[in-house]
Parts: sequence; C-alpha cells; structure tokens
Amino acid sequence: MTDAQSAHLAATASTAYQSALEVIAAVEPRIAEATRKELADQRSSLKLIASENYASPATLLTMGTWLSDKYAEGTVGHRFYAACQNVDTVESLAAEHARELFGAPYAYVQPHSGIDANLVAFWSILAHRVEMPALEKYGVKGVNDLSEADWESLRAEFGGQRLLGMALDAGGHLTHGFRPNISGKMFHQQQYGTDPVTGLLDYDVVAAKAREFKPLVLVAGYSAYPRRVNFAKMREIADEVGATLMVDMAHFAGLVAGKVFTGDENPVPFAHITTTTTHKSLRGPRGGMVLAQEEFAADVDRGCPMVLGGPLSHVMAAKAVALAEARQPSFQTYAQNIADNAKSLAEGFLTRDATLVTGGTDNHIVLLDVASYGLTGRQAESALLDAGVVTNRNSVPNDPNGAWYTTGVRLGTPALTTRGFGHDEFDKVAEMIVDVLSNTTPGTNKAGAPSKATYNLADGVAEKVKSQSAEMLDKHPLYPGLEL
Ligand code: DSN
Repeated sequence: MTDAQSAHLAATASTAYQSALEVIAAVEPRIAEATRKELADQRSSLKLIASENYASPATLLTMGTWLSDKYAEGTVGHRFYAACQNVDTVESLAAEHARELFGAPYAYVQPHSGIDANLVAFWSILAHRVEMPALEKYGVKGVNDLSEADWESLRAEFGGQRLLGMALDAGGHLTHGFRPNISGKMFHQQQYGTDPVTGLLDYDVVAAKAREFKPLVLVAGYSAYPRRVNFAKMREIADEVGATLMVDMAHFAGLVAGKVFTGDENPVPFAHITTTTTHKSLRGPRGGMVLAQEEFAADVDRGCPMVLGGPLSHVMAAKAVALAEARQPSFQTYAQNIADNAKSLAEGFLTRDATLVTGGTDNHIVLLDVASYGLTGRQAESALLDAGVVTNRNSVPNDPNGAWYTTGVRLGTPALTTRGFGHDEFDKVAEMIVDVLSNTTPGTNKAGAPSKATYNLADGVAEKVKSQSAEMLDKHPLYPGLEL
C-alpha cells in the first residue's frame, strides 16, 4: 500500500469512528467516553501484556455491524436457523483463510475464545475416540438410540479419561488440566513441568509420564513459557502411548502464521487438533479457532450447539479480515520482528543483571523473576503500572508466592512490535523496567506486617519513566492518522 493510500484509509477510519462515537453518545455517552478513553490509555502506555495486541482498523470496524444480529447455530450449509446465506459466506471465507494460512486440512472459526476452542477440542476428542466405539459396543446407531442405562455407562467412560498437560506454573494454561479448571475436573489429569535447573521442557520426562499415565489427550502449548517446543517430539510421544495430540498455540499462532516457527516447531502438521485464539500474536479480533486433521473434522464441526452458543458472525467476519492480513508477506516481517524484539528485551534485562526464567527467550515472551528485587509479581506489576508500563504478574516454576501474588512478571513483544518498536526501544524498555523495580520496596499491611501486595515506589521514578516512554510512544503512534 502506498503512503497516500494509507493516509486516505486513516482519514476514512477517523470519520467512521468519529461518527460511530457520536451515534453511541446520543444513547449512552458514558460508553462513548470510556471507548475514547481506552484508546487514549492504550496510546499513552507501554503495552507489554504478552497476550494482547492492536488489531487493524479494518478488523475492528468489521466487528461493528449487523452481522451481530444473526443467529446461525450449526455450521455452513447446515444451520438450525433460516436465512444464514451471508453468515455462510463469512464463515466459509474465514475458514478458507485459516486453512490456507496454516496449511490445515480443516478449520473451525466459531469459538468465542481460546477456552471455548479448547472445550470444543476436548469434546471432539472424547466424541471421536470414546463415544463411537462405545456406541458400537451398545449396538446402537447414534446417541438418540441410547437408553438411560447406556447413558450412565457412557458418562462413566467419558469421565474415566486421562489428560496430560503442562503445569500452570511451568507456563501451561488453566485449560491444560489445572486441577480447579473444568479440564482438570472432566479428565483424570496429570501435569508435566520443566527442568528444575534449566527451566526447559524435558521431552524424556514428558515421555516417561505419558508411558506411565497413558493419557487419551496429550496437551502441548503454553501461555507463559518463553521457549519454542518441538512438536514432532510431542507427536512421537503421543503416538507411542496412543494419545491424541492437542496443541494450544493461542500465544504463538502469529509466529506460526508468520513462518517464524517452521518444521518441528510448527504444530499444525503434527497435532491431531490445534487450537488458538485470534487476538494475541495473530493480531485479529478477540476470539478462538480450531484447526484439525480430517478425521476430527466432523466432530469439531458439531462444536455449536454441542459446546458453544450461537456463533458471533460479526467476529467471524473480522477473523476473515485479520487472517487475510496475516496472509500478506508483511505479516512474516512482523512475526520475525516480534521474536527479534523479544531477544532484544531479554538481552536488555540480562545485561542489567535481571533474572529470567530459562535465562532468555526464543519466542515472544520474557518471564522476569522479580525475587531478586525482593518483590512479589503483584507488587512489581502495580509499581510498573504506576509508571505507565502495562504487564501482568505470572507464576514462575514452583512459585513460592502462589498464583495470586506470584514471583514473576510476564512480558510480551507483539503489541509494541505492531507500533513499530525495534531493538533500541526494547533495550530502553528493559532499562526502564529495571529502574522501576530497583526503586520499589515491599510495603506493609494496615497492622504493619509485611505485605505481598503493597509497595513503595521511590519519588520521581514513575514520572521519569513515563516521560521516557512518551518519547518512544510519540515516535511510534498507535493507529497513525486516526484522529480521535
Ligand atoms: N488470558 C490469556 C493470557 O493472558 O495468556 C490466556 O487465557
């Protein structure tokens, strides 16, 4: 796109948003105001939350239409509602872009979130691997022919299945079998962690656990592990024990789409089912998606209404737009920049004697262990926020402070890379974060006892860091040309 075309589109988007906010304000001005303020806040802060990004105006505008008004339970060409012809077009296009982008035999674009996508995957694996043999065993054709007694027995079979996933404090997700999550309740679960010394995944340990536990589902993927995964090895492990390999690539889908993760690091050819969100490194609308090998397609297709409510047609449309963007060559440059910038950020910390889980990164995540500053993750997150640096606290392996206070701060580069930040800026960001944390001390509670939540940030540091950020943020504006 030429500079003149970009400027024209930015001016058009400005008019569209200004008009939209005027229409909204006529009904509920406080919502228009909060929407404007959110943009101002995002423009003026350093967004380092690893799971967030900035979707394009085209993607965002696509979500604000009457496609939202249509019910379309079912799937393309097989709906429980009439008049779904345009939703069929939207869903087909989104699925086609997803298949082409990821080289997947099948794509299901209805899930409303990553957790929904994982639930669809679990449902599909149970339905495909457990229900059908069970039905044959009961001598019936379909679930409608089952007697109450058969249902009891089927429930017992579904309930007796096993799942092995990455532990939450090692970087796995809640839905990977974390005990209090539904995934840890619907399956007998076990978790694999990381090496206590290196912090890295040890495939021999995963294999040994899998051999002993014999899971139906082996889950790979992470939301706070700063390293790449060899999915060929994970598939070997799954095959050896007869497990279905499910990969949750919610965090790194953009790095797969942008061909930074190729070969054994690309999960799609190896996983039976791959799930993702669309709004993280993939830079699309908030939502989820399931990619599957052909044998699981029919079961995944029944995600709605078996697991999901009616599809959000306006969001599926926005997924199609964002996926079309991700198929452009420029997205590959963007994805490589995400990974390069994460390295710059990690190096910036290491040269300033900070402690990083696994000692660095080779994806988009840097996991900072803040114990050396005498802080909890909660204190660090709050002090950084005071200085306009938006991060989220996160557990580190075997976290002594638990999942609420934590000992880590998770940082990610997708959002600021979208703004155009590069090596020097990320080095500066590391310097600023170290400045804040070195000048923060733990506070006390009302009774004067040590607290894991309160903190004291030395005078003047927040202001200094904010003015340093402002310089960089001004140089790399969010939505350049968008006047709001
Ligand atoms: N909330 C997402 C994240 O921040 O990684 C995962 O669900």
